[in-house]
Amino acid sequence: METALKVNGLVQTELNLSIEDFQNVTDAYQVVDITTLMPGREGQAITLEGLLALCQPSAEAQFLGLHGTLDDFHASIPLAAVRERGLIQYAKNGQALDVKAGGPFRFLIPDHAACNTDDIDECANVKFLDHIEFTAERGFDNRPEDEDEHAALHAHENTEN
Ligand SMILES: Nc1nc2c(c(=O)[nH]1)N[C@H]1C(S)=C(S)[C@@H](COP(=O)(O)O)O[C@H]1N2
Ligand SMILES: [Mo]
Repeated sequence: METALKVNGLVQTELNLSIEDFQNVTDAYQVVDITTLMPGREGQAITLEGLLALCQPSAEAQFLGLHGTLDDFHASIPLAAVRERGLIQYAKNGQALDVKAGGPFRFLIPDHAACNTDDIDECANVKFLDHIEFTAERGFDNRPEDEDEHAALHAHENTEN
């Protein structure tokens, strides 16, 4: 499995970030303890602002495509709605984020809405994140659309674990 995060689309600089690259991101963009922003969650992250500083999306980039290839899960969300609070988790207890914990990378949104109630919902906390794509229009999104789809997805998750 890919252990780098590919970042492309409407950006000035395409990226392929390893865990070391995440660790080396300047302190201003580091979240050393995610619990402080999302009670109950542990680990280390960089802010989406930090990623934006590295890849420099163009003004046309309005949507953020979050891709989890491992289980073919994808979300496309308005960049403006998450640019000041989105996080990309890359470690837990200082170690690379295990696939069992949704690694190697995971998108996280503090103060997300409940599942299926809003664009910026809990479902957009994409696990197994291996690709972030900046687009002008909304892209592919297969988040569950209602409670039934949601229940089916979680039943599937449970049989895999
Ligand atoms: N790759 C991937 N990410 C995913 C999902 C998934 O099935 N695959 N489920 C989503 C949904 S619907 C929810 S509600 C949250 C659940 O996160 P948790 O397991 O940390 O509670 O993960 C989201 N991220
Ligand atoms: Mo969800």
